[in-house]
Amino acid sequence: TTPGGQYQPSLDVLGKGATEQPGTKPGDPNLTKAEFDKANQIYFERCAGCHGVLRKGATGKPLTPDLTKKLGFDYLRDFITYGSPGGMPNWGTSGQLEAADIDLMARYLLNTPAQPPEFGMKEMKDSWKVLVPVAQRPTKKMNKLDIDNLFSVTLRDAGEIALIDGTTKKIEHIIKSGYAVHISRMSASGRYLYIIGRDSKLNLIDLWMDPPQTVAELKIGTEARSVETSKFKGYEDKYAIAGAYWPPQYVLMDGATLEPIKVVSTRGMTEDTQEYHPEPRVASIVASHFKPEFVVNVKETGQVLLVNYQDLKNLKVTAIEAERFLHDGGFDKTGRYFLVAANARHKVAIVDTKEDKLVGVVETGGQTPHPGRGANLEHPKFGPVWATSHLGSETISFIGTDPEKHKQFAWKVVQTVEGQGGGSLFIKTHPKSENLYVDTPLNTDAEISSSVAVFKIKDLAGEKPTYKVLPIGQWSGISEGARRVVQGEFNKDGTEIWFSVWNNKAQDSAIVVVDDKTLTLKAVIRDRRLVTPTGKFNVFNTRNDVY
Ligand code: DHE
Repeated sequence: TTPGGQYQPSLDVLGKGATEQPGTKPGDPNLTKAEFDKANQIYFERCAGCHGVLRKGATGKPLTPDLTKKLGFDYLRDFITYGSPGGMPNWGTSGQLEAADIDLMARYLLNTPAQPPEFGMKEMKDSWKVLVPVAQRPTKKMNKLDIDNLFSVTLRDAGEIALIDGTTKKIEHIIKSGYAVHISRMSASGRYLYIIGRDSKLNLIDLWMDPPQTVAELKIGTEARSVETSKFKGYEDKYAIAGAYWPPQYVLMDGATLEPIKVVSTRGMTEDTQEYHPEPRVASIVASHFKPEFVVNVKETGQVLLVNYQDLKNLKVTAIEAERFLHDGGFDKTGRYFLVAANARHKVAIVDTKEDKLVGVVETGGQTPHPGRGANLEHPKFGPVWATSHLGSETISFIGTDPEKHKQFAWKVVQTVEGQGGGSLFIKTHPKSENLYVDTPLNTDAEISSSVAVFKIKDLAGEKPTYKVLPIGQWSGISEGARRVVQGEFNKDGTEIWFSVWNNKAQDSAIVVVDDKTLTLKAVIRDRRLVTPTGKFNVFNTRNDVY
């Protein structure tokens, strides 16, 4: 064995290197090398995102051995199997993990976590590939694709994305990516598509080429979730930024080649108790429309960093003390205010990207807000609002976003309504839609996790607004599996909304398209190649922050 804390990764996502028996302390259950490797892989693929590499917790509870030993093996095994209404997935009863794997994970968690290696500029440069140099790329669009209404769809467990035409619903191209691409983002011009895998592999795809293809690749760490591109006037398509979970850092790159220019660590003090945190992960990143800045949300320290990209040598970063466990978020409809979930204490933090300061931190009235990018709508009573659903409760909260014409409602929770249940990840509407859609893919009830709730926006004026349930899982025609219905995304015109029906890798999955006016089934996209679809990003809506 190696001393406690020493860690030799075996996974690709953790870099090269031979595997050794992990460090164990007296009393830890023994895992063989093969068992440790397997548990480690499962932990990185399924658990680390919520609980952290060092298992210090954030969206998920801390799982350091001082705590797991008190909980004990049986408790851990049952919790992993059945999940919880607080947002822990039911890995066993959903069929995503076998009983033997869950037994293994419970034992793994009783062992001491170990620290993976760092990943700096040298490792990045070693991984960097420009497959098609800028000079060899076309100077105009060479294909017949309707790029603005194209959807970039994550095929999570296949390590691919699909480019699907928004009108014909035809899968135009499948492109190899890193493992479990988390999000797709568009350059300001709409030409370049950036996708980032959970394994930190970034692909730059040129949508003008025939066929569209990856023109550059870079690995920015060993675990990541976010990428964005510069959108301020004069800087369109110039820079890209990606944020890592491990090591905790962000990297600024050349937008056209992904050449890494600057790596910045996010390790530092928490905004509240001013204590050092060794793993402050980079959660969501958005590009300001008001300044040459990226808004970088650091989860564990609760700092919103406004990173100015005007002069990368003399980097100016405004660090805003917001609230801890920053996660996902989006702009209000004017694009000036950024609202981000802070799930340590069920709050949303609001930042003014024009004045570069904190506007406020509000309690949402629900448990663990999880908005995705949120939903902007004209509330019949309160004017412009931004909405979030919750991971840990059925609450949907509306926050006033108009400090000029609706000052009395601005930055306050003006209403909360009840949806189908907890386990919600994403909420969605469109400026042209009269509906608000709320998914519940992590609810432990199969009927709830395979359907979505739809509220009529005008009904929000009533005392207790009700919703209609769309049985998307059933509409898909698939009868096997958990059929988790996840992440609605509108087409360019705002006339239809697409949902993923997300099953295991070995099972059938689908995309179900709903007509927004009639709330009826419009199309089902089923194809052998559509393996574990999750996030879907319409080029026009993503590029223009329409949500
Ligand atoms: Fe996500 C957005 C992190 C689990 C699909 N997810 C985000 C963002 C972050 C994040 C930081 C915001 C990125 C941005 O806007 O810049 N997600 C995490 C996690 O840490 C977490 C909780 C656990 C993990 O291990 O990854 C997690 N996410 C999931 C899933 O299980 C989902 C459903 C499928 C998957 O890929 O693993 C999933 N996350 C998504 C999607 C978005 C997202 C589709 C973008 C939504 C949008 O509309 O913008």
